[in-house]
Formats: sequence, C-alpha cells, structure tokens
Amino acid sequence: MDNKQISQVLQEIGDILEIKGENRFRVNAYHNAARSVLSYPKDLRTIVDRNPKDLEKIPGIGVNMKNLIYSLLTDGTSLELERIRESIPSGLLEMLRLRGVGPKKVKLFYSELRITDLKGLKKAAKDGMLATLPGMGEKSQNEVLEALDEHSKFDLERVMISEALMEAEHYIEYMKKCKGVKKIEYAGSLRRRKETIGDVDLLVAVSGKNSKEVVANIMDHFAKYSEVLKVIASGDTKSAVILGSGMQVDLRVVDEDAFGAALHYFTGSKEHNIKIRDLAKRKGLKVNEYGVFKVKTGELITCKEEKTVFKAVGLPYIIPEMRKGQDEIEKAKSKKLPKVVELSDLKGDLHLHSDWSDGKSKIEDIAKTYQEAGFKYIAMTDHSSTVSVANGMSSERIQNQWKEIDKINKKLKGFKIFKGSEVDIMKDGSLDYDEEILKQLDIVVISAHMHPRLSKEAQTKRIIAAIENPYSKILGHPSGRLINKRGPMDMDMSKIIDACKANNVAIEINSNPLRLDLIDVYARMAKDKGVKIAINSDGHDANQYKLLKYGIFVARRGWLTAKDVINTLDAEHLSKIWE
Ligand code: DGT
Ligand code: CA
Ligand code: CA
Ligand code: ZN
Repeated sequence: MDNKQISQVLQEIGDILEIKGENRFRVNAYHNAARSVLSYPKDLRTIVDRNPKDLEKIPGIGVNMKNLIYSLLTDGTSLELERIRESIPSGLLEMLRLRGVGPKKVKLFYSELRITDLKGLKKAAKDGMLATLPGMGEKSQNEVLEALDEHSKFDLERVMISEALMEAEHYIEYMKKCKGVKKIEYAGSLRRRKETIGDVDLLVAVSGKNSKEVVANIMDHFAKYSEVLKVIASGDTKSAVILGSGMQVDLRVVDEDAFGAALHYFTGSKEHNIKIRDLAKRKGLKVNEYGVFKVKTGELITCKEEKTVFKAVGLPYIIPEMRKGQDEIEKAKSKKLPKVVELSDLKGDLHLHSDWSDGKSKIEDIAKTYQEAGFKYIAMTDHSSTVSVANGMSSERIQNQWKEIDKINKKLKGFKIFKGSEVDIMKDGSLDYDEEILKQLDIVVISAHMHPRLSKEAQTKRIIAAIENPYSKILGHPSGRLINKRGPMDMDMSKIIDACKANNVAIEINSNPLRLDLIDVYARMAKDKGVKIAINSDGHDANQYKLLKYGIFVARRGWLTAKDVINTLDAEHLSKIWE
C-alpha cells in the first residue's frame, strides 16, 4: 500500500466510527491521521523498512495507529480494519460513495429508517420517507435520487489507470527479485492504457530449459507478495491473486521463446485479437498465445518478439494503445497509421494552479520544477473570481499576480511563464472576467465548474457561447466528469468540437487520472475535424507535471501526433496560433 491507500483506510475507519455514533474525538483522530498521511512527503513503506517506530513521528499517529499502519504495510490488511468493517452492514459503506452523502447522513438513514443498502435507500427516497427525516426535505431527497442514478452508471469494479499502474510497477519490481524470471511485463488493458483497469495481467518469461521447480518457485514468490490478500488460483502456468486494495492480478508464465506471441495475445484487446486471427486465417496462418503457425504443416513461424507477430501477418507494428479492434488493422495495411505523440514531445503545460488560488506551490517553485524536468514554459492559470471555494482571484489580485510573474520571468533563462487564467464559464455562457482582464491574458482556459445539470440543449448552447468569446483559447476539461465519482455533463460533443474549430479554440486533454477528459474517442474526432489539442496537467502542486503521461496515454489512444498538440510548440510559435 502507498500513502494514499493508507490514508483511504484511515478515512474509512473514521467514517465507520462516525456512522456508529462513536466518540467524536476518536472519529477525528482517524480523519486527522488520514489527512496527515496523505500530505506526508515520504513513502511510509521506506520508514517501516528502516524503523517502524518512526511512524509515531508523523503528526497525528500514535501507538495504535502505528500498529494498524504497520499491519497494512506488511500484510495488506489488519485485524482491526476487518473487525471494524464487519461491525456495520457493508451496504452502508457503499452509501458513502454517493455524491453528497457523508457519514452523518448514512447514520441518519440507518438509525431512523434502518436502511442498510442502496436498494433500501432508493425505495425510501421513492416512497418520500427520506424527506421526512430531520434536516432533510424534498430537495435533499431528490439529490439522493440523482446521486443514486449517477452511481448506478459507474463500474466500480474498475480502478483508475494511475492506481493500477503503480500497483503493477511495484509488483514487477518485487517479481524481478525471483530466480528464473527472465522477463516480466504487464499486458492487458493496462498496456493498452485504458483509462480504467479491470485487472492487471502480468506475463513472465522463463528459459525453456527451466525445470518445473523453477516455475513452481515463481508461482510461490508471486503468492507471497506482501500486498496479497487472497490467492484465488494457483496452477502450473497461471495464478491469480487479490490485493489489499481489492485489485486482481493475473500471472502467466511462458517460455521465453513464446514471449512475443503471449505478450501480443494477452495485451488484447479481444476484438483486436479476433481481427488479427481472421487476417492470419486468410493467409493460411494460425495465431495464438504460443506463436504464428502455418496451418497446413503446423510449422512455427515466429513467436519470440511481439513485432514479428505483426510481420508474419503482413502488418507494420501497431502500438498497444491503438489495439481496439476498430480500424487500426485496415489503416496499418495501407500504411496509414500516424506516428503518435510522446511525452518527450511536450514543451510546456498550459493549465496549472499555484498558491494564489487552490494550488499548493509557489509560482517560482513550479517554474523551477518544470524547468528542471526539461520543460520550456508554463501558463499560470489560477481560478477566476467566482470560484470562491477554490480561492478564485478578483480582477485586482490577478493584476498583482502578473507583477509577480513579470519579476520571476526576468530571473528565468530559457523558460517562460505565460499569464493565464482558468476562467469559469457562467450559466449564460459568459466568462468570469471583464474584457479589460481577458485581453491582457496570454492563455485563457475556459472551464465549466458550476451548473453541470442543465439540459443537453442548454448545456451545449452555454459551452458554445463561451467558445465563441473572442478571448477564449482552450476549452478545459470539457465534460467535467470524474471517473467513478461524477458523470459527464450532458452535451453534444460533436457540435462543441465544431464550434472549437470555427473559433480557433483548442480543446484540453486533462491529464489528471481522475478526469482524463477529453476522452480518446473525442480526441480522435477533434483531430479529424482539424481542432488542436492541449495536453495539460491541471496541476495543483509543482510535481504534478508527472501527471502529463496520463494525458499522453489518452492522446495516443486518440491517434494524435505531435502536430495535433499545441504544447509541443516552442513558446514563440505557441502565441502565434491565436493571432
Ligand atoms: P480489463 O482487465 O477488463 O481491464 O481488460 P483486459 O483487456 O485486460 O482483459 P482481460 O484481463 O480479461 O484479458 C487480458 C487479455 O487477454 C485481453 O485483452 C485479450 C486476452 N484474452 C482474454 N480472453 C480472451 C479470449 O477469450 N479471446 C481472445 N482472443 N483473447 C482473450
Ligand atoms: Ca486485465
Ligand atoms: Ca485478466
Ligand atoms: Zn478546473
């Protein structure tokens, strides 16, 4: 477990205690510890490896909490956690995942109406019972119904790619220590960079001369990983486990001579594999996880490297991100696959927050961090005035910020800070600053944070009105969705993309793994319609330039080249695209 996951467990325990109506101080102790762990700069694992007692030095962590964290880190779970979880109906925890429903409301529903799960909650809301509870009412009842509706559309079995990638990388690091592991890679949806992952598929290559014992030892090593909660399958070539985080990891062990074929097969997608097999069949070939064979003679053609699988069926290499089983095979046949954008193509980041609004870092520190990481520019885009929850900036404050930016820019060499803003789109589609401010900004990212529930028609009209504002430059996180937390706004994306084209407005791929908005399908649609894309971090901390790789994943799945992405341009050329 990493700090974030430990923090989530502490938060969960606090929530359960609150639902149970336990002493406020005990509840707060867990919630404070959760916050403290989340913002702690060092990985708790490294502390435990050195000296577990040092955990007590973290603010808000006492002896009890230290023991709990120690168990979480070494066993992936703890007795205390399991006991607390079992002390309330499991459906109550699910209710906590509803938008606008916290421990206080769950406690109210449970103690007053004996509601123990989502089904019961829905019934009570439909029967008008929730509205009768103290502090509730018709409006709150409707909000619960809407939250239930939204929740039913999420697939909570799937995790964000950032979480899956981190778990997979740690697991691989651990597996590499095992004797006999010649190669190891992740396959499946993770390798294809899907935005959410069902389970992680690991593939290990062993030398063909290896005995059964070596493979058995690898399977054993796999099952003994400290994060493993439960082994659900263990065989000669296949194993599967569930980790403390709830994620499933499958392992397959193959001969190193068949690694390429297996990697292709287990990378999928299933739809892509089916199309490859059909293509092979027409050439008198058979493709499976062991290799490419001649049907007539059974002769093995190739299987050692993945690229030779494509070669054998007469195709150039197709990157995993494109293997969706759509038109990638036809396009590959006619040599029409684009060379897609890479992380190293990005020269800057055009959506960032500093401590002038709701970010954590100082502008100067952000600039330095980016410059050290090899970038050439950033745009400082703190929130506009209306977003008071995020400490949005008045017209006066933003002008003070410009003075600071000018000062820092003078000091920097080979790096530029653009003056920007993430300007809120108001309900009527107007922007949250006057022309006087807008015209002085280099980068105007327009974003909708409020009014997500307008009708499709009204929402589309509102967003297009904002796009038509002559000062708008980039449409930020267009749909507003948060993966597994908030659905996308109802709007006509095709019309919005057309409006961006007509008004020379770029669209953002927001790299925050919780957003990844624009989605890949619309990224490709935008590209096909000639609309430019910006891949931005929307960082709230200097180090969040590291999130940009997730935006790159989406761009690659959307077939974008470096030319389609505006922040691959130099600073000088960037400003010119809006002239
Ligand atoms: P996920 O785990 O739901 O995010 O998606 P995947 O794509 O990782 O799916 P998974 O884990 O069930 O299987 C991994 C890969 O194995 C899949 O992408 C393609 C391959 N595969 C699995 N089952 C089949 C199958 O029945 N036929 C074919 N052709 N390939 C399969
Ligand atoms: Ca998978
Ligand atoms: Ca799997
Ligand atoms: Zn935003």
